[in-house]
Amino acid sequence: MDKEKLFKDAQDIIMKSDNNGVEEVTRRALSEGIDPLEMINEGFRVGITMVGELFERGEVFLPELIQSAEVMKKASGILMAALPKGREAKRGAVVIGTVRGDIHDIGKILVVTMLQANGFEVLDLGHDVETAKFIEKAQEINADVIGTSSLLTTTMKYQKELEDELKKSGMKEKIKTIVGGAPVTRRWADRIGADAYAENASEAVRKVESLLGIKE
Ligand code: B12
Repeated sequence: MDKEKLFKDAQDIIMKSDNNGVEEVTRRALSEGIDPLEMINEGFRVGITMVGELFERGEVFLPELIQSAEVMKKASGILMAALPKGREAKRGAVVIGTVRGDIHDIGKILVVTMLQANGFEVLDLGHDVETAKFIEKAQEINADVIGTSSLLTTTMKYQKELEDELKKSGMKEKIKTIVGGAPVTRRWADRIGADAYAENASEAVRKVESLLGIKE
């Protein structure tokens, strides 16, 4: 099995937004026993990051970026569906969404899937979610954690808004928060008073476990 070749094929498929090739390469990865998350991270995610860089340099345009993102979504959908079924025990409830003004959701969906696969109850509010809605839904389901995703430097401020609103309403003590998204850093999390930051979906699971004091 040539893992590197598969990862390279995955990158090319995203670069060329090859909607037909995506099924073939994901099935090939699964039949060769590659870990679905590794295939996303080392293959497809690298491809979409490359397209993002070309977009930034003005070498590809929004319609192409959208097409690549569609292919990326299809790939992660197929791969994440192949993850082992979640644990039976409910280990905690998480409300999650992409903040107001931001429609990026590929990474957030990966985080949702990984949390579910690890036995957490997850309420995914989708994208472009108002701060008040995170709080309302968290109260409704008695959530332990609120997770927010932000992919734009201009929308990160809503992660701070959530912290401020939780403090104002006296809920900060009861509900933990975790933040993520490409421009988000540990430093930003500390600055706004979020309880945790994770760089990727597997780290998000470990951080939520540690927020809830869960030890294996
Ligand atoms: C795909 C993409 C799109 C797609 C989104 C499709 C979708 N349904 O998500 C489309 C084409 C729609 C899009 C639109 C736009 N985009 Co865009 N997009 C990207 C791109 C190329 C990749 C993002 C992605 O999916 N990465 C792959 C996933 C797997 O990684 P991820 O999102 O980082 O998620 C991981 C971690 O961050 C973390 N994580 C994510 N969320 C969370 C949440 C929690 C709680 C935790 C713990 C962890 C966590 O775990 C994830 C899994 O490992 C990025 C470039 C980049 N490098 O980020 C630009 C980028 C984010 N976009 C950008 C821009 C400018 C835009 C537009 C404004 C373009 C325009 N002119 O209209 C619009 C914004 C519209 C809006 N209001 O939101 C800029 C942002 C620049 C900035 N300074 O803010 C970037 C950086 C591109 C660039 N270099 O210029 N985009």
